Amino acid sequence: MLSKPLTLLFCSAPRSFYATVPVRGKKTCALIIGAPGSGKGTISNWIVRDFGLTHVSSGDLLRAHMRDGTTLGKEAKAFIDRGDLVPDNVMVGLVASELKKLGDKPWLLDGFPRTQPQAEALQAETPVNVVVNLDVPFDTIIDRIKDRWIHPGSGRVYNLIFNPPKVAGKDDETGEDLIQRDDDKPESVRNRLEVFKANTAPVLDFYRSMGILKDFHGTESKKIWPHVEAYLKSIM
Ligand code: G5P
Ligand code: MG
Repeated sequence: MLSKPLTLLFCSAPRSFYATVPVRGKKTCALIIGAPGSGKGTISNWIVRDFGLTHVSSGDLLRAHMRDGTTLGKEAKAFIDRGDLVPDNVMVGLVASELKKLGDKPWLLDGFPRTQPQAEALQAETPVNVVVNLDVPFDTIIDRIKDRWIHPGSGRVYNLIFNPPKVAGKDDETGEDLIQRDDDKPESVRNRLEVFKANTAPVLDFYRSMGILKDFHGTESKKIWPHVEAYLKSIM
């Protein structure tokens, strides 16, 4: 799986071919981009609740494969635990098959694309028309990630300070145990932030040049959210 060339999964298209903006009256194909821990999962939950999009998180897909012990999951685990990116060809194949399952349903993609080749492969296959970029300072992120707990079955995210579970250590909806992610160890988090800085700038430029990217700056998800909500209402 890891050695399959990217071009076998998606063919590429010239930049001039790519569609830009129009969203109203069309299927919404949205992205949420941001550094690890910037609140993509948190704000995605509010977007899907209020705008009827289906949430597709590349990290949740990978964690499901790791839990199920699939070949892809076993191969991806080493990259994820170190805080490195899983190879592009694996990610493109994984996300493409997930989006195919959604048919005509509008979606919100969280955590993909993270590299220029991933962005180009996605745009050639299913043009994105909305991009929300969360710009949260790294110091804020490092501070909040140590308190994160997740429900592995659903991907629901908690934080001991920001949104603690009703019962300590248990998921609010199922009562099942919460866990901490292996890649939330301080050394992995630092590497994930470096990897993000190195790889994602070209992805932001790619969407900015198409005129479909909107930046949201801040340190608190609850303060960023009203701006995201107003923006999405204005274009959808
Ligand atoms: P993931 O799973 O995509 P990351 O690293 O992009 O992981 P992560 O860690 O899931 O992103 P997030 O979704 O941006 O973070 O943030 P979140 O979970 O909502 O919030 C973080 C914490 O802060 C939570 O505890 C939340 O409750 C809390 N919080 C939120 N807002 C606030 C606030 O205002 N205040 C406070 N105090 N707390 C708050 O990817 C994992 C790995 O998979 C691989 C890579 O190895 C990656 O490292 N991967 C890919 N590899 C290659 N290409 C791709 N496209 C890949 N996608 C995944
Ligand atoms: Mg997340």
